[in-house]
Amino acid sequence: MTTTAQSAEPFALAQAAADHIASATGVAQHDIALVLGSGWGGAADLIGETTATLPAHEVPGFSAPAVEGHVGTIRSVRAADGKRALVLGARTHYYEGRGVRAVVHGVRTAAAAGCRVVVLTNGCGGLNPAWAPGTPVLISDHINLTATSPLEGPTFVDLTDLYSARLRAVAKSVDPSLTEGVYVQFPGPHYETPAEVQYAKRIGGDLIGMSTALEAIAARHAGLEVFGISLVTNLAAGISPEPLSHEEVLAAGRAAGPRISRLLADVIAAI
Ligand code: 8IG
Repeated sequence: MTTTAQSAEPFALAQAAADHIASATGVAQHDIALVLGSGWGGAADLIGETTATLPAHEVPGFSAPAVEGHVGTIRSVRAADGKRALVLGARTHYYEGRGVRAVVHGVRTAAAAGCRVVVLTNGCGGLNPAWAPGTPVLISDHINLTATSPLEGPTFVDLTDLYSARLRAVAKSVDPSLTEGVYVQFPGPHYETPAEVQYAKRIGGDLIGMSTALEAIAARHAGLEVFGISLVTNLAAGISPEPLSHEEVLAAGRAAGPRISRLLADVIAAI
């Protein structure tokens, strides 16, 4: 068997995207990137002043979002303390079939744009019945059930403490009521069966979704410090007697908006 080395191509595309962002925003280096998931669309508004908004499809390697509730823009935001945040409202999900390189292009672009930290947000199903829809939960670790990796060839990356303990402590100092959980990434796009939800629980999961884990792996490989936070938008299938609906997901995001907006703003200020 031959092994294939990690291709340079995705990193060249990320550099092209970063160069485009630098010239189109007039910001040579960004400090922190945020990837906005379901329910988090408005959460970046409180971070600071948006100084530039780019349609994602104009930036090399990005495409328009496939999911309602996701905004298809890349924004440059100046926080009160002068930090520059790159807000990626255009996540590509694994289930879109554009390949894993497309899924992690955003975090690789963030690294190429100078970011040291990436904030990965998502909307997800909760396995803990005590977590009502609208509860934010810090991601302490993940289980990747996609059966794939964003890394190619013999690229052995240590994932111990992938989700920064330092940044989780910062978040808890801002909001001591925050809890933590293990995020399980399924490939989607269908939601899980109740049996699969029980499986996720028994292997140590607390949160179930269709994003984040692959991005976190690529982010660590690119040298970024990773902060992950989920918004429980629904109880996972079979945990609650109600069937899942995307409407419920959108409504939970709207209801939690003010709390999670403030949380993000405070975490960024404290980083
Ligand atoms: I929002 O219950 C959201 N995304 N896999 N399961 C999975 N993804 C999700 C869920 C869920 N809720």
